[in-house]
Amino acid sequence: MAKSYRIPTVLSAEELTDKAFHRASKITVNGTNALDTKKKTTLAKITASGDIVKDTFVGYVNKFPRIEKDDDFFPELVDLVIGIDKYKKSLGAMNWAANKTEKIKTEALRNVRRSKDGSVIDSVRSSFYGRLSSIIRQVKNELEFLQECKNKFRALPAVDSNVATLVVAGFPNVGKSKLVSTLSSATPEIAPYPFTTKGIVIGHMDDDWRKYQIIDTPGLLDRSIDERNAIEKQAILALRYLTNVMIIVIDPSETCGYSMEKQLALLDSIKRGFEGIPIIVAESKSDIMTTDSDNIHFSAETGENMDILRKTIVDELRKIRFEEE
Ligand SMILES: Nc1nc2c(ncn2[C@@H]2O[C@H](COP(=O)(O)OP(=O)(O)OP(=O)(O)O)[C@@H](O)[C@H]2O)c(=O)[nH]1
Ligand SMILES: [Mg+2]
Repeated sequence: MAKSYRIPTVLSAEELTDKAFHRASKITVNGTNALDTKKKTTLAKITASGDIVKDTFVGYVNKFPRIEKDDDFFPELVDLVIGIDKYKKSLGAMNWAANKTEKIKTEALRNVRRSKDGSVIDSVRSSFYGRLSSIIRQVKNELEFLQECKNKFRALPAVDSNVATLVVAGFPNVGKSKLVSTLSSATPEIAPYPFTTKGIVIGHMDDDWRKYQIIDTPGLLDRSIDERNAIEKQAILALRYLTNVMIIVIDPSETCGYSMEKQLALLDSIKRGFEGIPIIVAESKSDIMTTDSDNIHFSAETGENMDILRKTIVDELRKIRFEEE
């Protein structure tokens, strides 16, 4: 299954403040006398409001994806989409706010316990509330930024980075989509991908107990990389990080509308951009025309050589190992 990122909705500073105080306002604890009741109630209110705020901050720190420079394909993409420094600083601010909240809560609880005077207890509580809302206010912008990040993260490709992935490249109309749907065990899904309006197409392939992903990228790998603008290059770079094996489809019939010469030039350009990644070159539409090259000649239409092509692909994908295995 495609991975989804279960990032929580981020409350605004106002919402978080309201949540904490609303919860606290409902608490009463009966004591042995009026002072004891006030003391116990105040302790419970401070604990509840402090814990709600602290747990909320801690939850954000834990549930937002951790992005390290040497992680798989994420850093470049995340940096481009949201800005990695600001993201890290915002999570750092959540951490700071969680610790600070815990600290003022402990202090306030201690002061209430020590106190023998009802009005002192009230003033400890109201000054705790003031400090608590001040902490929340101080991270107001970071909370807003993280909520924006959440929305942007949801647009990241729903690609499982722990499943060996085949990426399909080639000019428009050479037969990429047809190949992906023929290889896939179920109808491929379309997932959003930043920078492309068409999204990416994800198919799945089964091999005994293993599963593989097949990705078709409309508009991304169907033109020379050298002709790309900076954003498109970034998108291709990001794609590189999730490509384990690549298949480049060439259409020798040229019914796709591109000459063999142009298609071979694209092949070279992609090979340069994806250095170090195993590349399978296969020629499509063999029912119309074949060449005498050593590439696999297949037809997704008639099924010719599809078994050989599938075996070649699976053999390459089987070699891919992930740290978790
Ligand atoms: N004769 C024949 N036609 C094919 C074969 N594979 C694909 N086609 C046809 O070629 C055309 C393009 O196929 P697609 O699979 O959509 O090509 P594509 O590379 O995904 O094209 P874009 O998504 O535009 O980049 C369609 O009309 C297909 O029916 C094949 O093996 N034989
Ligand atoms: Mg297509």
